Amino acid sequence: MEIRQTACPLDCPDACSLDVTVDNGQVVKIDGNSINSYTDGYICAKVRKYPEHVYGKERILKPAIRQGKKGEGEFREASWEEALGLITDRMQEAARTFSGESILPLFYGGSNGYLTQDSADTRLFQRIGASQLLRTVCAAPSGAAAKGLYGKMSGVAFEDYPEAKTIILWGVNPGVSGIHLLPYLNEAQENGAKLVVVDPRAHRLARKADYHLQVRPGTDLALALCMIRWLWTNEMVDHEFLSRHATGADQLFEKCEPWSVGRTADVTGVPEETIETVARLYGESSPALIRCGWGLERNRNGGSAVAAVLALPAVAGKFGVRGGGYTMSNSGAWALDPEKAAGVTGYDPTLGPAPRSINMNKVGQALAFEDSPPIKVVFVYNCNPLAILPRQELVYKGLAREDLFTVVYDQVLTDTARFADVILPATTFLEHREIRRGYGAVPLQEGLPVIEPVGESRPNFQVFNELCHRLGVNREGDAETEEEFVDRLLEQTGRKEDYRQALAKDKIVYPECGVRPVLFQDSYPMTEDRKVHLFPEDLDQEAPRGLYVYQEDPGTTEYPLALISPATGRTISSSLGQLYRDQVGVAMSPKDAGDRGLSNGDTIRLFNDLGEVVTHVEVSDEMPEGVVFLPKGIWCQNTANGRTSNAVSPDTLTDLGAGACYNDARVEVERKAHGLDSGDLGTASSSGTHGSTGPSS
Ligand SMILES: Nc1nc2c(c(=O)[nH]1)N[C@H]1C(S)=C(S)[C@@H](COP(=O)(O)OP(=O)(O)OC[C@H]3O[C@@H](n4cnc5c(=O)[nH]c(N)nc54)[C@H](O)[C@@H]3O)O[C@H]1N2
Ligand SMILES: Nc1nc2c(c(=O)[nH]1)N[C@H]1C(S)=C(S)[C@@H](COP(=O)(O)OP(=O)(O)OC[C@H]3O[C@@H](n4cnc5c(=O)[nH]c(N)nc54)[C@H](O)[C@@H]3O)O[C@H]1N2
Ligand code: SF4
Ligand SMILES: [Mo]
Repeated sequence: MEIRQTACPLDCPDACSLDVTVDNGQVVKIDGNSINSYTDGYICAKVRKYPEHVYGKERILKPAIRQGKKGEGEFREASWEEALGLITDRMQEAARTFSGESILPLFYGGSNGYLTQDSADTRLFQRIGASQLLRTVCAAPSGAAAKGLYGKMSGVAFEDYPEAKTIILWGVNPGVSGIHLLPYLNEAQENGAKLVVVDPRAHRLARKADYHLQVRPGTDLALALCMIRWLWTNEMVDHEFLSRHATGADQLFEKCEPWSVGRTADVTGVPEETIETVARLYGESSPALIRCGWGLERNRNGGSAVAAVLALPAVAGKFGVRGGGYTMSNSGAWALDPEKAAGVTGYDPTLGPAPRSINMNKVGQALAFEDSPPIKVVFVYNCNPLAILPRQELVYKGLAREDLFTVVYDQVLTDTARFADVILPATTFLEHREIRRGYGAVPLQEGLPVIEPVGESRPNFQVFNELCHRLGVNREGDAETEEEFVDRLLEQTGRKEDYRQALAKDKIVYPECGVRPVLFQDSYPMTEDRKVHLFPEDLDQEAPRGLYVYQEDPGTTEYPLALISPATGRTISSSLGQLYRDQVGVAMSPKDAGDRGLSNGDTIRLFNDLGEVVTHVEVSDEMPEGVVFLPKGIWCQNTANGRTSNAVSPDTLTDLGAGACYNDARVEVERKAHGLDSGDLGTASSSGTHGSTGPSS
């Protein structure tokens, strides 16, 4: 038995440092260590279960080629030579007949490391002139807002949370989505800090909070503008800070004008007294902190909502003290940007913009209603589009096209992989080298393989590099090995040698801005004038009705219920979903269930004009009236008709960043009278059991 050290590259803010116990070449246990002090020796249950992902029966061990009809999941084994040969032929044919644009790379956050995304893959797809994927399903609106206001300044370190007197968790549920914050929140509460949660659901942390603002989904913009207006009318605005460090305050205040406490209470559903109490509490506390998450961005108002929330600490003068300000994504701590760095990925700025860009939210449309030129080859990696993209029916339809050549390169047989023409087996982070930064915890960590590749699996870097050679687009001077790639990546920091040595010794390095910056003292906005821009003109131009202008709820009398689909502790996005075969229910308030004559466990159909999900209902006190919940990341096997919340989520776009509006799904729920009709079953079959593990907070 031996313990080997690595870092978790999954799409999670925490970026844990890990101890992997290896016995006879097999991983037997994964746990946290304290190399990254934020990990503090423990990790989530998901990654403790990760050996079941590595060795489970869904693990893809060899390349495979489709046998039967699309989606039936019948494959024969193939050699890498045959599989890559076929992919090369089909890509060349598509490029010849329809141009490179007919090829679409489809990828997202399966692996957050520098080696497994935006490396040799970027080089390949850019050079063959493929359509460019706009990766907008997550963080596009919040990223646009944070960049516009603060130039993506890195926020308050989680380690400084115990300093705060008031902490607002805004649209974030660290109880599942970033668990290492919990001890710091506990410590802050023990020190007497007040905890405020802004979230439609009464999840565990919301129940522990001093104030729970149970907003109607999509109304945070109104709440934040109202709080700013209240601070202003009650003379709690820090004019000195604003004149020294901000622009655009007057335009922001103008946009707050319509948001009286009364109107805001009507729109958000939060009582007037609670809004005022929390505005006063925030205004009077120092240090005061906002942890802004991603739950508030996934709707039509998402970009403006995040911008207004991030404006609060500037307006109220909360910066300049330890534990004061906000935290959102800390990825800005590393200015490494391989996407833009010619010579690292091989990305070539002189080639100009891609011939065609496709918004990831619209991939269903692009695949199903043949764009011009049509997409003929889709190459899926680091992503499970059938589970995670909106307009799931269109994604199904598109992937079922017989004339579409689909490559799925993954570790396990996902819902999407069943629709592949060629399946390629990917290594997991335990089997390949990786270098990653967190977007919560700030250090950069390197992980070397701790076991040999399972089966014939191969790492992304190697496969995309080989495809560059096969397609004849490799060039003199490309980083051909992982070693060379890491070298060039570190060169960009200007401190390559220091970092090399530190990584070799400790497997971890820290950014120049430091680990625990005091904002507006140790670190300033990364905007050109180093000020916060409270009303960036470009964002105002971009938003359909202008920045900070509220768009009404999309609910109708036919579809009044807001369906939200946030993260749960079972999966990370849809990763590890194969490990749970139980049926997952829709959580609903007792009032909404009663109004529809439903009791716990009843089979229901949840539907709108885009599609329907058949499963059971879970009557839950956590849910407010008018809101239902089906978790993000579930697989087709988790419902009775092989559909998930994405069957009813629209592909409309957020006001900023052209992001996903998952939580703008508006639906109705009714009893499913006679079980399943014969036409109900999708490609997956139901386990039929009413699991005990429904949506958990
Ligand atoms: N266990 C686990 N951890 C994860 C992930 C996972 O899938 N599982 N995913 C990772 C990824 S990719 C991401 S992006 C992050 C996301 O992590 P979070 O930032 O926590 O985002 P969500 O899970 O989408 O939603 C957070 C909360 O927002 C609430 N919410 C929904 N709509 C609204 C709204 O309109 N306003 C407000 N104020 N709240 C709303 C939800 O009820 C939920 O409790 O987590 C990462 N960590
Ligand atoms: N309804 C609804 N849908 C959502 C959301 C929501 O809130 N509601 N949230 C959205 C969010 S926040 C996000 S970030 C996206 C996430 O969407 P995705 O990034 O697509 O996440 P996963 O579904 O987990 O897909 C990751 C896949 O990559 C594979 N993978 C991991 N590592 C590697 C590797 O090294 N090589 C290769 N080739 N494959 C690898 C994994 O096995 C897994 O199947 O989902 C979005 N979808
Ligand atoms: S998923 Fe997050 S909490 Fe779990 S081990 Fe990875 S970084 Fe840590
Ligand atoms: Mo995400």
